[in-house]
Amino acid sequence: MKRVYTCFCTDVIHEGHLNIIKEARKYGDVIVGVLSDEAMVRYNRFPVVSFEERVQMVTEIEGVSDVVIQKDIMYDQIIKKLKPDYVIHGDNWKTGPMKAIRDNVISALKEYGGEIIDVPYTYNENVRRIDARIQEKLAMPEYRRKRLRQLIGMCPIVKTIEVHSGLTGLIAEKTVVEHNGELDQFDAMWISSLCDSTAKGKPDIELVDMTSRFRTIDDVMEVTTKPIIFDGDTGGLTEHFVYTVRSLERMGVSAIIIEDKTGLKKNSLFGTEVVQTQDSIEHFCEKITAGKKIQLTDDFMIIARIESLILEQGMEDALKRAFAYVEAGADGIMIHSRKKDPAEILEFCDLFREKNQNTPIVVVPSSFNSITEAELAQHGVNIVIYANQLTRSAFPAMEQTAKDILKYHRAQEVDSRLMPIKDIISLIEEL
Ligand code: SPV
Ligand code: MG
Repeated sequence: MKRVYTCFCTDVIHEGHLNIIKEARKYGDVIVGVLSDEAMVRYNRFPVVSFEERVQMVTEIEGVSDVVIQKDIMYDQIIKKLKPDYVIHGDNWKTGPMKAIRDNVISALKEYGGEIIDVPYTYNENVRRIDARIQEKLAMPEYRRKRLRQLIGMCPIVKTIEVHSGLTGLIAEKTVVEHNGELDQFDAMWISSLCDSTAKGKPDIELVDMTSRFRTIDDVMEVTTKPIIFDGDTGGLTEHFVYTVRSLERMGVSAIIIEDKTGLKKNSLFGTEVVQTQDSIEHFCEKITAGKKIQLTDDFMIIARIESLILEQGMEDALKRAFAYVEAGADGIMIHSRKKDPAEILEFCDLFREKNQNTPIVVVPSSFNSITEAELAQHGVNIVIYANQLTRSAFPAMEQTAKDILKYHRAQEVDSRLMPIKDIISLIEEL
């Protein structure tokens, strides 16, 4: 009997999957791989049911001979192990980022003469509705809120990109790239105070009020499912901070990061060029503890951001504060630097990890941008935030277009750089 392999990356079995099994049975015994949680995340299918339940679901399908775990979105390892005569899949993987997976299957099968079978992908109203419902579920506060903690447990490093509108939210949600045979995408979103303020033409000094910041979160949430980390600046007065925590938690935000500064906050990337005052350890700890006391779920995270390196207070001060903030209840530590060289950040991470192996570490490599995600992960970093790059890429592009239209007194010269009209009008899907 020949052996046919297929892999499911789904929380729900629908007629499309059953059709694949039906087709597969024509060729031999059917072995189904269930994609692990870690691999599902890489595939933009965050699991809403547990791995065990997904295995159970597949085991119960009539005609399935065996169920195995597939730990990677690429099939080469599992194909090497199982040596199936055929691999069967919907033909939707012939184009787009999924083509990289199909290419990987083809080269693995080539080793021993296995064959690929592409069956027409089932795409009807019923299947579309099931897919849409899963996406909508992921957008709900109770699913979205806990997703950051889940990701920290699943990913070597949680890749986070700045968003400040529905449109940038869509970029964070949907951008998938294939590079060197790997698929990748962002895991989470950062609502930066700098970029949220800049988008409104305002300075980053806690001038844009919470109501407006929440409006930005709402715009992003309307069109995305990925978890949100909110830049809470100093957190304001402790008496106000507790209300902020409650509101964010209710909305389904996963974490707030507050920095240990007091008085008029300026952006950290100014460093010591402007007057900035660091809060006392005692006072900042009180704020953290008050926030932790008020939250209602175990999912929401309060992450304490240490400004000691920015304000040139030294490594010892940074570490002392980190341990104190964890003691006060912080669920994570963000360490910031504006040096080009990542050395002080790595030193902090190594020294912190000597004493604390579990508390998540967050970094924002805007200045020390040569460091890779893998290197950061090796030093114990759990979350990397690309805090302002979308804003910084959009602004010069828009400014150049404005200049060129003024220069040529028409828009023809800029047109080749622009998104085609037909693409922009179909960029946003209608319900
Ligand atoms: C932000 O993005 O607003 C931040 C990070 O707080 S930084 O600008 O580097 O201070
Ligand atoms: Mg900020």
